[in-house]
Amino acid sequence: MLNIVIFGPPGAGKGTHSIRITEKYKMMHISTGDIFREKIAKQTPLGMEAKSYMDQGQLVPDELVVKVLVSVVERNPDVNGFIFDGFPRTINQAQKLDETLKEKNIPLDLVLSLDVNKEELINRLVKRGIDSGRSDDTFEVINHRIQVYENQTQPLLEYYQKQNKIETVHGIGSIDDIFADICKVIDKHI
Ligand code: B4P
Repeated sequence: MLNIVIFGPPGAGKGTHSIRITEKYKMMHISTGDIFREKIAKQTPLGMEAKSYMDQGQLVPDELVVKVLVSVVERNPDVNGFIFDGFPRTINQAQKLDETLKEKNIPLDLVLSLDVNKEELINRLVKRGIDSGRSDDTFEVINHRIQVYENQTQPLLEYYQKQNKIETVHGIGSIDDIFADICKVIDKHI
């Protein structure tokens, strides 16, 4: 069993590569962004609350995100490892994840950090916004999301460096080449 956090700014390729990792290593993919988008599509109260933050490029409050995350982990005790995509995004979320995993005797083996510069992030997300119509992929909101990442999420790099868990992969280039680099890192931990 291998448990991985895939880490990076908005548009770094977390979702893109998580899907491939899940297929190749038969792990369970937990994307907090996808979970909220599903709840928004179903118009649940939690989805509607999350939407009011997401549309502005703000983080959804920790208590909502942690509740959702813990419930998915608890409902899936027999999986062959988790890939946490887009979670944690704050130090508080990281502490809650550590506590939850410790309680269940699940190790967090690796934090895979995708390194992509700001110009490339903006280009990718603007393009996705045009293709998909995702309401948080507009130029203004993207810039705000990147700022929120720098202020609230980037400090997690130091948090996980202290735990000696970070491995960085250069995230620009073809998706196949980046995925090959990711697999080399994961294979070292199996
Ligand atoms: P997410 O759904 O996590 O969205 P994201 O950060 O934009 O990353 P995503 O995984 O979708 O994109 P990817 O990099 O794969 O979060 C959305 C919002 O939900 C947040 O802003 C927040 O409001 C809320 N939220 C989620 N989790 C939360 C949490 N834990 N706490 C609080 N709030 C939370 O890809 C982006 C684009 O790049 C794609 O179009 C892809 O095709 C393209 N791409 C990928 N790799 C490429 C490459 N190598 N070359 C060219 N294009 C590439």
